[in-house]
Amino acid sequence: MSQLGTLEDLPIGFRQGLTATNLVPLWPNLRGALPHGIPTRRTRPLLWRYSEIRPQLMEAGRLTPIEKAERRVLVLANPGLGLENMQATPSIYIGMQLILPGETAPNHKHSPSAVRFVVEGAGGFTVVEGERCPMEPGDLILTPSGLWHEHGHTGSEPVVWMDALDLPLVFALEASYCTEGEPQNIRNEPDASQTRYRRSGLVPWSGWMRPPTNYPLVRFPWRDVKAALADLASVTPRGEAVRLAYVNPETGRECLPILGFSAVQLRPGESLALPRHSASAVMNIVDGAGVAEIDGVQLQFEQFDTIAVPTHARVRIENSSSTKPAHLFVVDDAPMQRKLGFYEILANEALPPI
Ligand code: 1HN
Repeated sequence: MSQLGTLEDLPIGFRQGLTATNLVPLWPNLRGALPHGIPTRRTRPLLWRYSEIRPQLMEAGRLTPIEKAERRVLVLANPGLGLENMQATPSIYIGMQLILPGETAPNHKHSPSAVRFVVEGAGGFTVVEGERCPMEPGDLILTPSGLWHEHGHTGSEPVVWMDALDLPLVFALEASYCTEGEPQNIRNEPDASQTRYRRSGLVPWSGWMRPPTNYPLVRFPWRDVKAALADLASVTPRGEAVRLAYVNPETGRECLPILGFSAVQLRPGESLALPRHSASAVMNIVDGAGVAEIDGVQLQFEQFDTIAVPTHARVRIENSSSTKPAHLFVVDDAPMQRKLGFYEILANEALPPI
């Protein structure tokens, strides 16, 4: 491994000449751009406590009427990436959104893709391209790139959900923008996850015969995910992950182009090493409590807390209850990395010396 020349090695006049003509020598920056063995990561392993988010979100509800916010959100920003950049990880935006009874969040569509993962409250709904999706705790609702979406609330208590978007990536590509629209006409049909795509392995024949649409299913009810995890847990040896991926029912592949979603059940007392991989991730605790260790950083988690996981991180998660399972919802950017050709599952052994 040879020692590369630095900027200071170069005569000042040469350097000034380069700068004046918008040129930069690669070699002083090469190791920075391509470090040996493992990427340089500014993303911190970090936990946001829901017990700290909730009161501040409720205060935002008192301070800022929905008309002044469009979306009343507190963004979970990773300080390692600069709070103002609104990144939980380099590619993942995470926010906690509050909607109060009777409020509506106006119709729009945008180039980044979004999902909602419901945290608390009853009576919230999202309309996606005319399909009215009820929002119950733990439900995942997709609002993919370019699809109209608006929110409403017919219940009596505050509704909070987690938004996850690929916004940091789309923004970095200078491709992020939004279009506002009139309220949608709601189709008179119950949401498709309860009718057309009721059971895995069965999809409507007419849909199956045509070229696949990108987003046949936009709502994944938690009730079904939880029951499927319970069934899987009963046949999965201890030490092996009880984990399900959310997929497009027509293709069996990821349900959004950039971000991927999965749900994990930690059985009572279980401690699990997740496969180390090149993707970054965010985990939301659906229920239960325990400890996450991320690159040696110990984070005690409780229900509704949210955790940032850097790329290439070693992750161990432990359920501290000896009687109750714990459930986690995971967002990662593996679909994007796979498409771009650099997704890797990495060995969990010691890292090479830096
Ligand atoms: C958005 O459209 C929503 O529709 C929430 O609820 C958060 C953050 C950035 C850009 C668009 C929503 C968002 C967002």
